[in-house]
Amino acid sequence: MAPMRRTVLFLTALSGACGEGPPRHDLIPLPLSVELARADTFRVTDATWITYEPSAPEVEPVARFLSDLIGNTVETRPRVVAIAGPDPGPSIHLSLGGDAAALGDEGYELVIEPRRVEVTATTAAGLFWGVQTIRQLLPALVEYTAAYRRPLWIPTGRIVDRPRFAWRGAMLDVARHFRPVADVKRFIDLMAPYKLNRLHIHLSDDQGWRIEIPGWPQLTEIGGSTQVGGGPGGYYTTEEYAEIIEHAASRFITVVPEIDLPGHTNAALASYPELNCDGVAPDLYTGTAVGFSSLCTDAEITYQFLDDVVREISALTPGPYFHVGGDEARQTRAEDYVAFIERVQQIVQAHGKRMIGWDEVVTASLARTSLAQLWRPLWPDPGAPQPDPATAAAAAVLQEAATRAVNIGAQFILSPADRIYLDMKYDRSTVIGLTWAGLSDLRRTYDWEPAEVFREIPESSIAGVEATLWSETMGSLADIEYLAFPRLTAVAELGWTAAEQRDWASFRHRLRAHGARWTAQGVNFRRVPDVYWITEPR
Ligand code: TNX
Repeated sequence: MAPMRRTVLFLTALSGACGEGPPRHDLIPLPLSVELARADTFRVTDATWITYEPSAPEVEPVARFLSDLIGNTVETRPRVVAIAGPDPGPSIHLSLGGDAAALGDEGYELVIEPRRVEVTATTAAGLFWGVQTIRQLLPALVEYTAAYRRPLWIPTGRIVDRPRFAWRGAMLDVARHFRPVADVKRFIDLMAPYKLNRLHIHLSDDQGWRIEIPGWPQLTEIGGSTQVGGGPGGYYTTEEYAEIIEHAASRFITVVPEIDLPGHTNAALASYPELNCDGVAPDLYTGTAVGFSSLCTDAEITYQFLDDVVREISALTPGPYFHVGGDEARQTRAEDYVAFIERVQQIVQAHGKRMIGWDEVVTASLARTSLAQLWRPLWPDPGAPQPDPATAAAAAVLQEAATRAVNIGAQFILSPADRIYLDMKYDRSTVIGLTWAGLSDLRRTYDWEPAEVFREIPESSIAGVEATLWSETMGSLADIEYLAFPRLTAVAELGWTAAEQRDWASFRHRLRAHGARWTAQGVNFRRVPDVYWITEPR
């Protein structure tokens, strides 16, 4: 008996090692339900078509996106065909429909059979996210644009998926260090596979004004002429901004423009003396201090200026949001600040947009349609520097005000600085990045629960989560990539995956395979020990 028992044990161990049972996958963010079969696959061949219903032309760009991903040469790009009714050939079929109650606006169902793949969603956005799941199921080779005639397949099975939160964002600060359009487009391309759907662009700050405003040419001529450290700066022309918007839209990402007010405005103040209470333009600023500048909240010209700025940017921006900053307005008295924000809120609404502001704006009377973006760290945390009494008192005031905003029905975007400020260093040895909110390794970024941190804010008032990349220390796209990847994928999973399904151990194992994809794309990601030094099996 003894030898036989040993054999059985041996075989069991072996089959475990070979991985009987469902195949593993590396999907990030983790979908709601995944059933994959081990034995069968759908293989992409020269005969594979990507099809969509002729009655839904808005699906064509999504089909083309997938075709361009699969085929990197004219010969290997699958044909995109509008076809009504069942297609007999081997195809990946994208169609609008499905159970609206189950899938919502951005969910999708993916059914993979040996001869056919079907993606169903109620919107083109849902189909696009379904295509991103197909992308992550394909071998990492799919990301090598130089590889020719790649063997591509996906496991058969069924995935049903939908996001937890509507708002899954990333913020780029192009004010402290300017980034040309090509870099922003590349960043958008790196967000899309993770189903992130909001790109918040911080377009102005003390160090730079980065968008052309008709009638106010000095904003960019003077205000856009430098950056932190004194480099040449830069700005987007109207056409360039439109190019960013269009590229984001092609990835179903809504651009959220921010003009930071009334503080963080030295670049505007340096451009136009009349925006200053004393009529004297300050020098341009290339340092990294905060809280020293303010628009003149008593002067009528300030509101004429803001009306022009909000109108022009709003006209170029299809999304429903306009972010007015509102943070660290230390030169403005509390009552002036409240009156200012309320007036700016009216201007934003008059131009058809919903106002967003950093958490200080909750001290004003917010409209039901406005949103507050909470950035304060989740004090107290033993790992992070503790708040001084003044900061703690300010936090208490904000908590009270937040309750008022909740009662009005305003929504909140959560960006706690000690968790998802990706401009914080990973650890003490990280060369770039800041430390004021503590160090944020991957686990700290991943392992917290949005609905539990602010007692006064119920889950129904949370629009979602947003990571920030303030660029005081980021002088290149490579720097941004290093601080964003992999932590941005943790934020993506926080925003998409149901709370009870999120799991650090599973996440770090899934993340490992993404390194090959980033390597293929030349992404300067950080090889975090949490992922690359895993020793335990999954
Ligand atoms: C605080 S958070 C700021 C920014 C800085 C950032 C650096 C917030 C709304 N304001 O002005 O760039 O910290 O982490």
